[in-house]
Amino acid sequence: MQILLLSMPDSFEHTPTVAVRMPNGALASLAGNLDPHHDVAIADLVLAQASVRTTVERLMHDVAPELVGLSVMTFQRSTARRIIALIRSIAPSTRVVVGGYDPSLAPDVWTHPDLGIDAIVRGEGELTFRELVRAMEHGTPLSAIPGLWYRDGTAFRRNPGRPVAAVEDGGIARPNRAARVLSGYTMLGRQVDVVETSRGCTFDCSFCSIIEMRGRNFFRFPIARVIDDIRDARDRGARSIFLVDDNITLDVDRFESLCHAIIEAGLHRIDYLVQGMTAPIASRGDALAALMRRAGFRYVFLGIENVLDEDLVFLKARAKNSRLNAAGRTNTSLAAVDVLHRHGLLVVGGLIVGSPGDRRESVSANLEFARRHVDWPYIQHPTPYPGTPMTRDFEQRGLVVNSRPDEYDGTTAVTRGEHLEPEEVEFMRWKAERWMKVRHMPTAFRHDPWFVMRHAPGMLAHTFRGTTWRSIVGLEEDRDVFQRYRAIRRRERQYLDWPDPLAPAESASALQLAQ
Ligand code: B12
Ligand code: SF4
Repeated sequence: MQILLLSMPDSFEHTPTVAVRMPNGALASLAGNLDPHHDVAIADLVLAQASVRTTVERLMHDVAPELVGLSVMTFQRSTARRIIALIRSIAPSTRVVVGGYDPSLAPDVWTHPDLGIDAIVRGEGELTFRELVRAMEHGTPLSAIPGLWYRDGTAFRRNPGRPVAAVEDGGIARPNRAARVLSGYTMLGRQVDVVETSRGCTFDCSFCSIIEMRGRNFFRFPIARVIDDIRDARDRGARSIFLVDDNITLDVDRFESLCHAIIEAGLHRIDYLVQGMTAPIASRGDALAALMRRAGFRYVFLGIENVLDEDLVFLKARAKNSRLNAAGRTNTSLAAVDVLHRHGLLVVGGLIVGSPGDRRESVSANLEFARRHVDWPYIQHPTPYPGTPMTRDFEQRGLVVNSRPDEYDGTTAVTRGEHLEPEEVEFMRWKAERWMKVRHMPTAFRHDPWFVMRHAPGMLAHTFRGTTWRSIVGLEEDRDVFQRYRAIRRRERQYLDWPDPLAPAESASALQLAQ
């Protein structure tokens, strides 16, 4: 069967495509687990952000897919609907499947008959998708496939969920990167790839989708498999690798074994990025940080979430960010940052500001922490993603003030607090963050001078969207620049001039664009 797999072009404020374009790990994993006689093409549309429509049209022509699969996050809903409508207009009989976090956790929004979706894969996709393709190929019933919702005439059938795969036993084959048909993946000029070493998490932070997606569990891929996977990525040109595990630091002993295995396999000249919790990094101290450095780790995304205890309690993220000692619980953020810095590692600081009880001072304290201690700010606002405990809480308390999922991109404040309006929190974050990003440029320059030299204007232009000469010389207020920046962000979200079948007003304006 000819199969086309697409990830959406919508990108994130803190990973602008001028500098960061990563492959979607899910699609290569799906492709690697299909029966080998299928012809699969993977297109990460973030690589074609400026030409989404023509790229999809070309792929539909070249691949002539009988089945198209789309991977979708919540803020990418509208783009996905437009792409599906475009696909349907080109090839009405092509079957369309959606998967990923949004279809898994908000499946009902994907069953509308006007959308033309044939099936929804919920949760982990490899086995469900393989069985779906087999059933389509042989014309066997879809009713026996766990994890699948599917169209049956005018109704949508809802099969029971599928238990998570125990990846230790080799049931999930390695990703198929050869199926990718677009090029241009980059992390500051170095070709980048993604590798999974484990799946799942046993914590239950209130803002995180992982628990609803897969329950509280943790499965490790065998280290030999991970090393083969890294080698495969390296042999295909990757010089930078993001370990996309949900929480690799749940088992620090194993993480250390992985670092040793990377060094022994001679794969330590790759730049690694990883995300982790502050408590284990602080507790293991110099020994772990030194080992990570030797293994090639460069950026560590720290889930600091918040430096204030009351906010950590709200986010249910206190346990992973503190350690117990005689004086009670101490926040481990600073200790983790310090130990990483001592060993030359760079910190991407994941913080969340704008919880319901936040006052101006609490937001400022977090921004100040980021300014002083992190190398690249990754600051977000609480966002009500489907199925999280935080979303239920916000909804019950009537705190969600923006119900446009396209703006659930993490850096748009969409919930109200008791003391601060969302726009005010967003303004504070935006104003502080731009200068933190500028400060990282010399570090980036020392590592990748040619890239930074060539792309610094583009990077600065992105960071300072909305700034004009008038604002630079002080003839305009920061608030004016902020409003202009927000208007630019709204325009950027229109990734293709094709109407959204579920948004008549939006569709009309998109059609005008097309004419
Ligand atoms: C790594 C990661 C990133 C990386 C992405 C790197 C990359 N290009 O892959 C970075 C750091 C850049 C990133 C950024 C963002 N992320 Co992120 N990210 C993750 C993380 C940690 C792991 C995702 C992953 O790769 N898993 C491994 C793959 C193999 O698994 P998977 O994606 O789940 O795919 C499986 C199934 O979902 C399914 N599936 C997926 N797609 C499809 C498609 C089809 C057709 C089928 C059949 C099945 C299927 O099958 C796959 C295999 O089992 C998750 C989860 C977490 N614990 O936080 C969040 C997560 C996915 N991110 C999220 C968000 C919101 C974002 C951001 C908007 C903001 C942010 N929080 O950072 C940005 C936007 C990114 C963008 N497009 O520009 C949310 C999504 C929530 C939602 N409902 O939409 C998550 C769940 C975190 C959370 N807040 O709970 N992210
Ligand atoms: S520790 Fe990380 S992966 Fe685990 S629940 Fe919290 S945010 Fe999600």
